[in-house]
Amino acid sequence: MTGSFEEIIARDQRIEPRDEMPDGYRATMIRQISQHAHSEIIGMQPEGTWITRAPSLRRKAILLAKVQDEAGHGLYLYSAAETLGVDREDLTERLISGKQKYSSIFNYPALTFADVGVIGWLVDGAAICNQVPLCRSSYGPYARAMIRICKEESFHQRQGYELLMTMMRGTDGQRRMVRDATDRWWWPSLMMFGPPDAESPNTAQSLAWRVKRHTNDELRQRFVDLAVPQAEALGVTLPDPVLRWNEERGRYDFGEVDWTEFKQVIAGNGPCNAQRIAQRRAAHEDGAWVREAAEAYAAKEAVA
Ligand code: FAQ
Repeated sequence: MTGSFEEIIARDQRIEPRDEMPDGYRATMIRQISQHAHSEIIGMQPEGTWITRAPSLRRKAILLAKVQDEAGHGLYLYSAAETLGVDREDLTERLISGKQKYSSIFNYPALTFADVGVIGWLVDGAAICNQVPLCRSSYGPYARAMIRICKEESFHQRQGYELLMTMMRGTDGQRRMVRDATDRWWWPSLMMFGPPDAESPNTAQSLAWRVKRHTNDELRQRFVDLAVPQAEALGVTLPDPVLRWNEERGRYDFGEVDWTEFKQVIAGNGPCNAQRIAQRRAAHEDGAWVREAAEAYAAKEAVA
């Protein structure tokens, strides 16, 4: 791409790995892409616990495919981060030592099989709302990774909604499970969009660099507007007494997120933070022999 960084951004074209870029832009992209990659990898855990307990072969196959896609998303994203000059091993170290964040949402437990459906409906639904605009993010490798990721997230969202529809047509016990899971995941899903705009230190600069296309509050509102009719079609009530259609705004009004809880979760004190990191660390240590074998093989190939 020809032109200076500012010219490329002003023309709404993509910055590529070899282009000149301000240090702050590089640091922002490394932060966002690696936090996003970590989220995909840690995000395999809540639903992953249900693979061996899925109620049918069909549900097991769907869930396996979904969790495998999440591993793939993590890998594309680590590769996109590596184009900025960081090392994946180093990023993993920053995750398991607690130096880098991952999405708050994955620090909540998946207590019943209905949680698998609600994670697909609300968590993947929120992820899509947040990530579709990132397909036009200014950093080329990130924007391109997002296109494929969003296609797969759409399948994830639909499988969750279809699972919930099936459960809602089932027994009273199944309907109770769906309602209970919806109650537990609704507010944490709204937290996925990040702090309110007035308390978001990165948004202004990220909008100027066209890393982000919308503010956190804009996307949160968009998600609420999409989710409410879906909840109605499903036959569940969202756990917000203030939620109502605002004729004047042409949008739903909704209650205040518990930002104290959000801050606690991102500070490492959510219900499952310690467990998630411990499991990731153990998986990384258990995989040491695979990395060593791959390195030994690559060294042998290089000599041959
Ligand atoms: N959790 O100034 P802002 C998925 C941090 S989807 C934890 O507003 P920014 C798919 C933020 O990083 C989930 N930390 O920051 C899936 C910043 O940290 P700093 C992942 C949060 O970047 C579904 C600080 O707070 N999606 O994995 C959260 O402008 C189902 C200040 O915030 C992405 O990562 C949070 N919720 O906006 C997988 C999308 N919110 O500066 C499995 C890409 C904020 O201290 C199953 N990322 N923080 O390092 C983004 O769009 C943005 O980074 C935001 C935050 C919107 C998340």
